[in-house]
Formats: sequence, C-alpha cells, structure tokens
Amino acid sequence: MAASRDPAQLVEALRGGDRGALARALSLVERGGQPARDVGALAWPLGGTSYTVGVTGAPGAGKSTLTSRLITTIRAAETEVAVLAIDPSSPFSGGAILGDRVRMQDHALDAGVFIRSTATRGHLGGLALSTPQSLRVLDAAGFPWVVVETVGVGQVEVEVAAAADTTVVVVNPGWGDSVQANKAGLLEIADVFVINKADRPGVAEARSDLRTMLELSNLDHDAWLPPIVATVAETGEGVDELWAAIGEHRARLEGDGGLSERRSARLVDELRQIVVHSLEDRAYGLTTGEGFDGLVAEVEARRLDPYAAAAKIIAE
Ligand SMILES: Nc1nc2c(ncn2[C@@H]2O[C@H](COP(=O)(O)OP(=O)(O)OP(=O)(O)O)[C@@H](O)[C@H]2O)c(=O)[nH]1
Ligand SMILES: [Mg+2]
Repeated sequence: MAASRDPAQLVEALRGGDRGALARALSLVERGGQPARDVGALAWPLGGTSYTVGVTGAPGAGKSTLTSRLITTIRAAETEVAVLAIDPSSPFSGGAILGDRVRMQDHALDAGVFIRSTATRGHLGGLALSTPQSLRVLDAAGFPWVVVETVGVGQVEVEVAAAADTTVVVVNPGWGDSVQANKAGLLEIADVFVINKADRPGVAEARSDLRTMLELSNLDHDAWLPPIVATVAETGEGVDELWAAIGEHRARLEGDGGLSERRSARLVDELRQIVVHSLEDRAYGLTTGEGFDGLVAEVEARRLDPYAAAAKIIAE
C-alpha cells in the first residue's frame, strides 16, 4: 500500500494526509496519459476549497524567496499551504530546483507545508494542461492555500500564472524592469504588483513606471486597480502588506462574484484546450502511416489536390 501507484488508492491516501501518496499522485499527473486522467477524475469531485495565488515574474526576481515568506505568514494562521513551483528546468532559470529547495528549506520540517518543484514540458499539452490537474490534486488534498510559482517568460508560463485566483507579478527596482514585464504580458494578468529587492535603488522609478503603464493600458480599473507593494523578501519587509493586498483582492473577488466568473472562464479555456489537444493527437495519428504516404504520393502526382486529400483523410 505504502508505494501504491493505483490512482484510487493514491487519492484516498492523499485525502487522509499521506504526503508520499500526494507526491506520487502528482508524478502521475505530470507524466500524463490515462493514469493522469484517472487521478484528475477522482480528485475533481473532491475539490473546490483551495484558493490559488500565482507568483510570477522575471527569472531571479525573488519569487521563491517571497513565496517562502508568504508560507511563513500563512502558517502563522495555522493554515496549511502547498506550493507548486513550475518549470524550474527552463533555460532561463537553470538550477532553480536547487534554488527553491534552499530558499524554502525553512519549511522542510513543517508538516503543514507541501512543496512541489516540477518541470512538466514532456507530454502532450505540457504545462498548460498538467498544471490545472496538479492544482486539483492539491485541492483534493485539502490545502486551503496553494501558491503557484512560474517564471513569467513565454506565453504558456504567463497563461499558467494568469490561471490563479490572485496573480502576483514580481518586478525589481529601476527603470526598465517593469517595461520588460509589460512586454512579457505580465501587466495584464497582475492583480497585485510587487517591487521586490526594495533594498536596492530605483523603487520610486519602478513604481512610477508601473503606474504609467497601468494608466496607459485599457484594463478595467473600476473593478480593481492592482496595488503596488514594495518588499525585501530577504528580510520579510513588506510581506505583511503583500499578504493584506492578496486578502483584499480575494475579498473583492468573493464579494462581487468575480471569483466564480474567473473560475468558470478558466474551465472553459481548459475544456477548449483539452479538445484541441485531443483532436491534434488524433490528427497526428491520421497523418502518419502507409495510407497517408499513399495519399501524399497521389497529391504529388497531381491526381489529388491537398484539400481533397485532407477531406478524404477526415472522412475516414
Ligand atoms: N537584495 C535582495 N536580494 C533578494 C531579495 N529577494 C531575493 N533576493 C535574491 O535574489 C536571488 C534570486 O532569488 P529567488 O527567490 O531564487 O528568485 P526567483 O525569482 O525564485 O528565481 P527563479 O525561480 O530562478 O526565476 C537570490 O540570490 C535571492 O537571495 C531582496 O529582497 N533583496
Ligand atoms: Mg524560484
């Protein structure tokens, strides 16, 4: 039982607080395929109670250090918390798994904290499809708070970061850093901005950069104007303010129906992606093999045009 890989047994065990089972269930989800779907299917009806906070920003912005501080704050309320640190193998942040371990090791012995570092580029659909599944496993495990750390570089990473209930975008002091964040698409997804490493010069510049870009953007600020919080993650300065900002955003979302709207939009997105990926998968199957080679030969010989050939494949 201890090392079972049976999805039903794993889900039952992780519900009971078995962290080894939780880790194995997450491994199954990350690997994809039928076992991943089985775990997701079992976890889905059990979830709905987690609140997810996305922490994203440029490589080295201090996301893990900040996350570690947030864990401390959350734990002070004796609430359990899980962290999903995604794609640490990305070429932009090599060695970050080690970095995460070091940065979050303060919590290594705390049974109320579960930290998962993962690189999920392997299987079909990759990050975009496996992350919601991982989150729903953590949800089923009963964590009231889940923090997702992603490097805010690349479209998929930004999408994943945006799929949190509250998204925190981390920039550093100085001119230009927030402009980079804007270019990466992070401005649009931010519910809260953090200027971390506020012990360095340029906090005021970063703040005015962010304000200007927010004003110039056509985002709807009547609903929510993202607050800008300065932090020094290394010392913990400003982290209480960040936690308060996250709480305010959450209260706003819960108060005006925004949370269920967000979650529903996310489900629609995910469903679409699942359908697209399944069809892509099937299309790949239909466009390989001998029959397909034969059709290609027909097209090459100009006996069939590409559209007619495609119609033939789809009709079969
Ligand atoms: N001066 C200063 N350094 C900081 C602060 N916060 C983090 N750092 C340092 O910045 C470096 C990167 O910190 P991480 O927390 O690993 O940053 P990250 O954004 O998680 O990095 P990746 O996951 O690799 O993208 C480390 O050397 C930290 O010690 C801060 O507030 N001030
Ligand atoms: Mg990190």
